Amino acid sequence: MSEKLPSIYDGILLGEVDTVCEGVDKALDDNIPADEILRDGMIPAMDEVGLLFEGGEYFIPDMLLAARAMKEGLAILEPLLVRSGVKSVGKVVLGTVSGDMHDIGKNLVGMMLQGAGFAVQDLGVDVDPEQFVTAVQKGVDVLGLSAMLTTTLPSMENVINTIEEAGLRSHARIMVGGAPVTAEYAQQIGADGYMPDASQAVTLAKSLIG
Ligand code: B1M
Repeated sequence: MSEKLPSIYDGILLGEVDTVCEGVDKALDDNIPADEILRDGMIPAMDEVGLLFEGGEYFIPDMLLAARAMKEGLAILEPLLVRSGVKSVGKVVLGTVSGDMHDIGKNLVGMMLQGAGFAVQDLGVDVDPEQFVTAVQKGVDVLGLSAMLTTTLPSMENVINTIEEAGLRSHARIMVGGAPVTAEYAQQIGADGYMPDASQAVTLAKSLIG
């Protein structure tokens, strides 16, 4: 990790918005690229928060504070990750599946896709299969489903089945992602592709639209 990033890492762990924002500003002033700040400072901090929660040292309020600090830091990086005025290379509709409230990873995927020139519509969290169906009916190149809980993985399959039953499966390529998702699971539920992180999701989206 760059020596400039520990304050960002610690700030997220402690849920200190000011520490994180000042750390991000300082890192940018020091010419550390936005993706490096994310990869080496912010994402490892969220992983550590998850481990502390698993170990019984952190509780839901700690995770919420960390998530808020992460989001404020991401808001500073967003303009650097998202270029505007680029001709759209395709339309992606994103959402976190039903029963799941995690949105930081999905938001990051959306930012990276926008940065790569995709028009992105974000349906939010806890999205019903029917909302995804409506989006496909309106026209979309790639549908992106995110899930962070093992208990909400079946919601992903449910979305794909509902789209299939509506006779719309050939109208959108479907990519899936999120910590508990694997390539095998993606294949098993009939998705068109899976990627483990946001930048690889961009590569996948590009390949899916040919
Ligand atoms: Co929760 N949570 N959480 N949580 N949370 C996890 C996921 C957990 C792993 C923590 C742990 O126990 N270690 C665990 C899940 C265990 C499991 O299912 N196996 C867990 C749990 C149990 C829960 C609750 C059930 C806790 C409870 O109530 N008892 C509860 C569920 C609420 C619900 O959703 N119904 C809950 C709640 C919450 C908060 C609301 C407090 C908060 C979320 C705030 C928010 O998102 N706005 C929260 C947080 C912050 C976490 C951790 C700590 C961090 C998640 C995160 O933002 N990571 C998380 C532990 C962890 O992930 N290590 C945890 C950073 C983010 C950049 O990474 O989201 O993985 P990630 O996204 C990556 C990739 O996965 C990928 O690209 C992203 C960027 O590279 N990706 C895609 C994601 N979507 C993609 C889609 C794609 C492609 C790639 O294509 C479409």
